[in-house]
Amino acid sequence: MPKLPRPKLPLISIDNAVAGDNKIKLTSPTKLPNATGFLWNSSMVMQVNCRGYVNSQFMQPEPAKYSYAPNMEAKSFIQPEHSYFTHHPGRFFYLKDEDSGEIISLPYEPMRVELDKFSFELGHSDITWSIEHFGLHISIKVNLTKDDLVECWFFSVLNLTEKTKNISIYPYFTIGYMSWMNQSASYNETLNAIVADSVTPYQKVTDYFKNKQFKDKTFFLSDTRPTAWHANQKVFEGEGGLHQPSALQAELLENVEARYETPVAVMQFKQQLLASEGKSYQFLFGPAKDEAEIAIIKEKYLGHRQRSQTEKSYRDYIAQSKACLTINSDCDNGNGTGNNGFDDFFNHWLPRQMFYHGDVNRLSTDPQTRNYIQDNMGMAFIHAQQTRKAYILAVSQQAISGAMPEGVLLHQDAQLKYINQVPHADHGVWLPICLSVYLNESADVSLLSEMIAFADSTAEQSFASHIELALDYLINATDHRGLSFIEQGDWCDPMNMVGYQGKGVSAWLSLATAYALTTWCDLCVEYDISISKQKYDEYRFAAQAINSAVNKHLWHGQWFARGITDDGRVFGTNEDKEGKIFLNPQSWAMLSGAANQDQQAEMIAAITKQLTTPQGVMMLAPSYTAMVEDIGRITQKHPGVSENGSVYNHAAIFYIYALYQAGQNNLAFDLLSKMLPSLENAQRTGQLPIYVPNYYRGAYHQLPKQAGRSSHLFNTGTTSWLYRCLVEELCGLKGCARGLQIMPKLPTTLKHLSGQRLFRRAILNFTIEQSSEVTAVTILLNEQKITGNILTNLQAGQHYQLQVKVAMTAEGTRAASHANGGQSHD
Ligand code: CEZ
Repeated sequence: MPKLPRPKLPLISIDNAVAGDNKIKLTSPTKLPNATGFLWNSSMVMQVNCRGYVNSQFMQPEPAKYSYAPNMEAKSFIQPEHSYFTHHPGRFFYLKDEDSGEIISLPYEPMRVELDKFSFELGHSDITWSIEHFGLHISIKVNLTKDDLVECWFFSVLNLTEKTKNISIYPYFTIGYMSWMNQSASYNETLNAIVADSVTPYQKVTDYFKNKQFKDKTFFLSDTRPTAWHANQKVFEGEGGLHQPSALQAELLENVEARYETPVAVMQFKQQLLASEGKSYQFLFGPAKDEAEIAIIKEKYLGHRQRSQTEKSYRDYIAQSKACLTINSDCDNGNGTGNNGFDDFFNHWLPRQMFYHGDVNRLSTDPQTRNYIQDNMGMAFIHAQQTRKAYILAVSQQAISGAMPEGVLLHQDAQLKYINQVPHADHGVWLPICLSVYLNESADVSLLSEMIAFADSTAEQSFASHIELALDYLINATDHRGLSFIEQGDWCDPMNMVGYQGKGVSAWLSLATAYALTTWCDLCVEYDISISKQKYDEYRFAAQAINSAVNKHLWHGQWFARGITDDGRVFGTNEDKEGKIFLNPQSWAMLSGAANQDQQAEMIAAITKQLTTPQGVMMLAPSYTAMVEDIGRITQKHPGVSENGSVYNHAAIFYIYALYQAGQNNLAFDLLSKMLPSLENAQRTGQLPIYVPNYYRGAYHQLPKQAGRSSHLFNTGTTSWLYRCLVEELCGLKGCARGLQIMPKLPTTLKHLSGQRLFRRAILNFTIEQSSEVTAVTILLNEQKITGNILTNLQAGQHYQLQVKVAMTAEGTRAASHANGGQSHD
């Protein structure tokens, strides 16, 4: 077969062909071999790799597998830098040209044959491959359903030639090593499915009763009767290996079952295709409790009508991720960041990722309290009602002592697991900090007077009192110097040995406590929340006292240290060989007011010199290369990975947010742009621009070769803060008690920005422009000049035209538009 001429397609591109559903396309399975997309619903998530590997799990209610790795998988969370290997779970299609005997596998693995054309396409609610080879056009598509536990696959093949073709298609779906107690698989004629059966391993009698409801079967169901089938992984593979499975040498698969052998789902469809003829197949794959459940799924999702309905309802579900802002910047035109796709990322992909975090809580049943509160801060930009519910749930699990729980239990049987069994000292700071976004978006002060009980007391207290109890608890959890005890960690989970003996303190947590206190006082003033004068004064005083204590004990020359260990050793200073400078204390000293202007300038200079990389700012430097026993497990992580000095985006976005508060608009935008995945940086990060990852490899000076690589982990607290920076800071369209405050913080390079802001159900079409004609923000609302910078009396359902002019942002770091300082002049 002569190869078709290769059209010159860009490696990565954005396809706008379908309005509202831009796709990101990748045209090679080898250039970014780890590139993935992800789909989810309320009960399952799948991460789909461009080569066909899939990492998936569902909730029952704890995370469980239905497509396993070949060995016994220990239950764990989704890991950073997930790695793929030959027998990694996947959904593959072997394709045999029966006329020539040649075999390939699609979309690429396991045979790795170079294909004439390859395109991996990530839509908002589906993932597809469009492939050409053997004179055939093949399209493979997967989507999920809104609520059920099933992957819906669609495979179509079209003969592009003038000749009749004889082919065999063999979907190969990994079931893998299900259980050491019991596993098997066979073809079920009635269901037209391969059904694998297992018993989740357990030993305690009590688990028997719990596990009874488990979905221990995995099914692979087809709309077309197969010519033959295979359910035995080892036999299928034979001596040929996955690269050349022995079972494919025969004309027909031998209908082999698995009996306490590793199951697999393979079907063979022998098909003749006349010139230009096409054929399509529908497959369903997922976990089930029993055959009856599989039959229901079959009924519900198999068939043309069912398929289009499912696609639509799943599309509608994902479309709920629409957030409160759409922008149209000049960044696409190459004059700003040069980030082709800047608008697409902010308008679609980031809200989609934020919705995933807020709506399904990263598919955990006991999200860490700090994650739960921050993820739901993002929800305030999408469905503020959900934020309200989440915050009420979080405080209902607070102890009467004021201590917030390690994790919020979302299910009656849920238990605190993994990291949530370790005591962290920071959970109380997040609520007041994140609550401000909820109030800014909704102005719903009624939340503050909701009466809510406690985990250990039925006595109800107002939401506001819950916050104050959390703050009182934090104020009391301080040492003789007035610094916050760190216990076995703060925001930084693996910093577990600084204070495990009960004495070590955290600079970051002290500053975060000061910031939480100040934020609460500011909210009380702004939203007229009733607080006793005495409490208010006490909180203001406590915040100042903490700031001074941090300055007294932890300011070391040019920046703030990270803490003091149980033995009284100050760390995170120039005296250290590794871990000299940490980002978080600097960012939060800017937020809490601990750092004065001179200190800020020094800190920023030190960060720029020691922490900045082409992919953003690292969390600390130099990365630790050996265990430090009075710091902990963070120092045992690989240098440049996760908290040990990666560009940990959650920490980087705190810094960016702090820079915006300090009016450092140019620097903030520069770092924000570095963080964004883009077409331009995809080859460096190895990731497609559809989510912000939790980190990029750091240790930039120590391990430059790996620096910048994405973790490919889309679970990250970065999302809501990044969106907050976009809405409240860059666009400066921030809610306040009286209405919408206008205070854009454009960088010098971004002269113009337009878009639409949904605010308390009013719709504002806006333009923001830097202009040499003005020295402060000037505003026209429906062509009427507004005095001051707050839009009051916006009506729900009304459309407005908003024209904003801001003074030119100087090349230097401080921005002219900030000079207005957000003051309102009514
Ligand atoms: O998890 C995150 C946590 O979910 O690490 C952040 C923390 O603020 C988030 O709440 C910073 O420590 O070693 C560990 O335990 C790690 O800390 C991970 O669990 C970490 C990973 O990035 C996984 O998402």
